[in-house]
Amino acid sequence: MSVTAQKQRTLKSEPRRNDADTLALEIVEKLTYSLGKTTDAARLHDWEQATALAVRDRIIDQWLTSSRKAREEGAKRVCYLSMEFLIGRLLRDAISNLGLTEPVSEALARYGVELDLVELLEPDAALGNGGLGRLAACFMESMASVGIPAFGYGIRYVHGFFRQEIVDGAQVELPETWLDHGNPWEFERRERSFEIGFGGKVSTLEEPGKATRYVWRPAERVLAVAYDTPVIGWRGGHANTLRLWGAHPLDPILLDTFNSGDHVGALVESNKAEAITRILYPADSHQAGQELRLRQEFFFSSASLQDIIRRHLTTNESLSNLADKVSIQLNDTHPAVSVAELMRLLVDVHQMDWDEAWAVTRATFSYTNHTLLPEALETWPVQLFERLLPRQMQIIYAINAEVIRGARAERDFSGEAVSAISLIDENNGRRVRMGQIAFVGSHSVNGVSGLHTELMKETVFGDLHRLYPERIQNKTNGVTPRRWLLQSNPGLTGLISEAIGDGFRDDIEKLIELDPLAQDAGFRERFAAVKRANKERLCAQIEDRLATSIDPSAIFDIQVKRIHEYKRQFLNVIEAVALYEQIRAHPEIDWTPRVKIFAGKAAPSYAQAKEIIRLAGDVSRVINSDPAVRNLLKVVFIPNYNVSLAEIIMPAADISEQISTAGLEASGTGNMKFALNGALTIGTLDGANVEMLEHLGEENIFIFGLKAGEVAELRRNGHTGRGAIEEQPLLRSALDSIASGVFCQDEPGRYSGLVDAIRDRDWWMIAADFKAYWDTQRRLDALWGDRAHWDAIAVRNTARMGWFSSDRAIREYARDIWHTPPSA
Ligand code: GPK
Repeated sequence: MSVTAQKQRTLKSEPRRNDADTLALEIVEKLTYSLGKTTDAARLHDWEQATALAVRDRIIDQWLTSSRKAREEGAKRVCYLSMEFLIGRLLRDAISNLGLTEPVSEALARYGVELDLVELLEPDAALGNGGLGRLAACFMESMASVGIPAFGYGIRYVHGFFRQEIVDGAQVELPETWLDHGNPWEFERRERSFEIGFGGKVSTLEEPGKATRYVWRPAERVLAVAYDTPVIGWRGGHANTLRLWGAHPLDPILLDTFNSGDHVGALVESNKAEAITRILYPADSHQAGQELRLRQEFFFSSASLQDIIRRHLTTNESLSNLADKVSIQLNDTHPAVSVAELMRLLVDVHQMDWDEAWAVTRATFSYTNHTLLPEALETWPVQLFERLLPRQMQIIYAINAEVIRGARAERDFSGEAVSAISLIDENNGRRVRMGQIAFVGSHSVNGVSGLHTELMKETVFGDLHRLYPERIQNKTNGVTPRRWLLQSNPGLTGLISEAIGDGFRDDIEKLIELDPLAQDAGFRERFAAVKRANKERLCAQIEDRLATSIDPSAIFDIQVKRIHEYKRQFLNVIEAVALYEQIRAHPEIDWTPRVKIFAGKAAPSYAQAKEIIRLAGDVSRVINSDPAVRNLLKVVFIPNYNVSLAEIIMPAADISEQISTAGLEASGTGNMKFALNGALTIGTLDGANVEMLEHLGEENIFIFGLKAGEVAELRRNGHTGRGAIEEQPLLRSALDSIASGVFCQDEPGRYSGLVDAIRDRDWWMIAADFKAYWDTQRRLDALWGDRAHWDAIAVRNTARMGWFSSDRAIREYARDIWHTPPSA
């Protein structure tokens, strides 16, 4: 028997023991032999590393088995290409999915170490901005849980999403350094590296009787090196790989230059290469636009495709059947240059005929769109594209010619319609349109909620949809119930188990069995007690971070997400101001105590978003210190929102704010996490709120405001906020206070611009929606007085949210887009 076969046999026949004794022994072994520490000398940090290493061994066992199985079976693999993976901490995820929470806790307790404290030491892997990146992380976890062989491909940013501090009321961005203490979850694969070129020239080779061949000779080259992280699914049944690329120079130092005395110049090339994967662009739903960003996009696209092709050719004779073996999902347009790069690799490098290559490409790719906001749709100046990626530019022209020819011939497209589908925007100084490239290069294009998908067909992709009417489909987002219920809300999870058994842990849609318990007073009280304990946990965090004490018996009304005008944190702040003024003016009314909690980051260059953060802080200072408010209202802005903070916030909410201007939030995923944990949603008919309404029933969600069609119509008719402001004294007074400096007496004009924008334009329909929003908030106040009713709605929210699992979403992708059968 060969040594490997023998080893594999040992692995199989002697599965690791998972009792506390074994784990204690292994953790101490890691402490001793991997970290060189005794149990006496170990700091909490060492315990964290040792625990991660012991748990990791168990993941690796499954990881190797899963990879071998997928290889042997020649299974079709999904490759999820994403510029962002907002994974957060991994230790708790791993321990929980492997079912090791109890034995690991017990093992550590023997040394006086608390697992909860150990988990807190792990830095968040913040390789994403917001919803799009977090969706990719939930999808990775679900693909492993559902048993779909998959690779996540992305970038190993040395600095992830910035750390936010609030200094004198304003957001300050600080670098985030998650890799400072090493990363026990990743494996560097030096042997998996690929050269990535930029710039240079394209030459042609003519051979009689053969098609012209194109050869790209890049002027610069960098090395993409793989860093692999295993992603383990629920109950440890399957593990996939998250492969992130790091950029390295081909020559670490130019020795000639160094020897000639230019010590700095000798490192220029090396720094330039490493800059590619140094930092995550903090732009969310906004095009970043700089050359370095295009370099990042091409860098990880090309590395991933080269890797996919290499793997395919180890077990297949040619690339003709690529689409039978791999599905490549493009997460937004950030990896859309892949369409041109795959064509180049197939045609120029592997000498496939152009038409066949084009068919293979379209059969392989599919594309998810995440926004209709015009400022977020990626385009690149043709000049820049041509300079950086000359051969890919030629290929894009060739594809474009073909698409336009087809449009003219098949569908009678002319003039305007042709320029609308063209891959080159000729109206704005000639730009390459990445959305169009992703669309024509894919066999499936999906939106992320029903409404968003319909709007895609009518707006951004209206003409392409007419040309390819079968291509657009809907895949409503989901979130992983493991992280967003089981791990983040152990209290509720325990209560649910007592009530309906453990089946929901494997099939989250079984939560529906809770539905009848909404009418059971005893159950409702226990449900409310869990919520109360979660609110106390959040209170402790707020006390700790902000030295602000809040009352856990007040309504916790929470809006956490990126700060963006369309998400309308401003509307929420205005409502707080109006409520404040009413509480002062009418002390005789029995106001319902409320804490409004905000958290979220603004893009560093997004001035209005930063002003909204500042305003929230100013308003909070004045309201929280006004004795006339008698603690009936508090406003809190928690700095540095991230995945770990979200895990504490979601279970503690009574009200979830999902109040975007209708038609602009593609889906939302925070909305799902809140409702799953029993918060009541106040929201517009936007994104996945629409599906939530369908699943929850209209008595269990609080929908208000203009609908998408109405917003579009008002905008067309030149709506401004004046009329609404005049008609609503509460709104008028709140805006006057904000504009006149009541909350910023040191600089009274600070917010006059924000208020003018509502009066003169009201693009985001804040004035237009204010009254409906205010009235709905007061309905919620009244409902809070009828706690049995409130709690019944909360229970029904948890019971009916099972459908919003990312397992369901992934199964739909597998069935309708990838055609990969799930194995678990
Ligand atoms: C959409 F376009 C973008 C973007 O650049 N970043 C981002 O997080 C979000 N998104 C949408 O705004 C959400 O509505 C959606 O739920 C999420 O992507 C995932 O689809």
